[in-house]
Amino acid sequence: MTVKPKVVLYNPRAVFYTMPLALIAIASALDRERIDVVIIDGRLEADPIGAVAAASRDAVCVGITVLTGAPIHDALAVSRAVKAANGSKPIIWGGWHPSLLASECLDEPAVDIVVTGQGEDTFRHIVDRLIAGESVSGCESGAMKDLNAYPAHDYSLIPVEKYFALKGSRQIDYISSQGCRFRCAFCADPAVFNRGWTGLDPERIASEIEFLHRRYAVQDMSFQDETFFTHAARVNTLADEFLKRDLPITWTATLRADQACRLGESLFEKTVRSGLRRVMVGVESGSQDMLDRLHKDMKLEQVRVAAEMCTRHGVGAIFNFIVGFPGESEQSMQATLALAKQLRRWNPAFETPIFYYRPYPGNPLAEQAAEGGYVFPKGLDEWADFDYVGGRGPWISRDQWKKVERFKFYTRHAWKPGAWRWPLRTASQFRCEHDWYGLPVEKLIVDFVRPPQQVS
Ligand code: B12
Ligand code: SF4
Repeated sequence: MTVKPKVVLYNPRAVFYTMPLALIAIASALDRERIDVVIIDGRLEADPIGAVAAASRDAVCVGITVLTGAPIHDALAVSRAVKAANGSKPIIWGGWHPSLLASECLDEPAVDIVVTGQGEDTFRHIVDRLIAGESVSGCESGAMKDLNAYPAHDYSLIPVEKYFALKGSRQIDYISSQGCRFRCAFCADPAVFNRGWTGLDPERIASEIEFLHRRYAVQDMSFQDETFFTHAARVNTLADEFLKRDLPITWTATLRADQACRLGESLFEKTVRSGLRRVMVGVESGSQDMLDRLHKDMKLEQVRVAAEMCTRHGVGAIFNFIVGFPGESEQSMQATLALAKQLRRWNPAFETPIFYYRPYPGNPLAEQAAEGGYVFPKGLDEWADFDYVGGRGPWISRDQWKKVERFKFYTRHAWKPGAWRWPLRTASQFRCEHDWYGLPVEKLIVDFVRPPQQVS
């Protein structure tokens, strides 16, 4: 019996249990008749380094997907351990951080090859060359290719049941498109995909989802697309396909507020009948001036319309906000807090997380920050220490940060349902109505009883 060449792929530890779709994508595009693939997810392993070291001993190469920030730590530790054990084992990095800072990644001795942008074709060419013992030079990433040209993602490459157990629901993650046509000045996407977009045909999405439902008894789908509602006609056909197949599945996706307006009431209603239960809307700011500066190409009025549509049709929504942009005025920050509060008050099924701006490389706002004296991390070890989840940038004072943290606490509790919560709810509502967040005794008590979770 001939042993097939083996490829090992690694997903670094991260927050949450979203399925490692990037690795499933590049693995599914390999010729699996000829090549074995092992996916190792740091989040599922007690000893990720040991697991990769053991699996990669007889592998052709190790591929790692890398997000900016903490995942770099893990990616570096695994890469360095594999290199220390076998200096000639090719280590290939791909994904968002290498796509933004390729040459810095290549400066790391433990990284041999970096793939930027879409990875399916490039990775397949590299693996084929390595198996043939040929040089990989010339395997450059080409133009963005139509996703319909690739085979369906093979979820049997991962232990799907383990993810369900960790998520606490039979929810599958699915990606139906790549890229984004918009140009938000703070976002990594325009730099990586050059404002290109490609999406799977709706009939194909529906039949893949029907298959996944039958195979894994999936009850809920989380579309991980950057902007799921990009083409109304595609959304329309997809909703029709879901309805035709009568799939007992709910789903969630990202929605821009302007797209909600363009979708219109009746199509939105149809998506809800087809299972849409929650949307995630990047509002970013409650100040129109700031939205314009961010090139968000969206009006605050559209946020109100989107919120009303969700309320009318019983769809939950997460409206994401960011504060602490370079040069952001107190007034602009206040406008953001006011809008977040208004949305919570309108509909307790709305969540309004507020993040602090931290610049990613490769976009206009980050360039402006650098021109203003902001110093970016240098080298992978510094980037690994950059805390994107818990940290704040230098453009927000400690007092402002304290206020925002208290505001987040009180707006969360002021409209939280639950009979036994009434004392905290009443106190929080009083504070929110009067915009008074001083002496936060309730927060101190709750934080003492249930300390805020540390993100590792
Ligand atoms: C799921 C997800 C997560 C998951 C990651 C789960 C995991 N697998 O570990 C979680 C929830 C942990 C997460 C966290 C965050 N995320 Co996130 N996330 C996503 C999301 C929505 C989907 C990723 C995905 O699976 N895509 C589908 C796959 C198929 O596409 P892909 O990843 O681009 O992979 C392709 C190529 O990049 C390439 N490729 C990728 N990896 C590899 C590896 C090799 C070897 C090769 C050859 C090629 C290759 O080939 C693939 C196929 O073409 C993306 C947006 C998006 N739609 O991509 C944001 C995104 C990646 N996240 C982003 C951000 C900002 C964050 C957060 C900072 C958000 C926050 N404020 O909390 C955090 C913190 C990350 C951290 N530093 O810890 C940014 C990118 C930031 C960056 N520079 O890394 C994105 C692009 C969203 C955005 N537009 O802002 N995220
Ligand atoms: S923030 Fe969203 S809409 Fe804006 S460019 Fe990025 S992915 Fe596109």
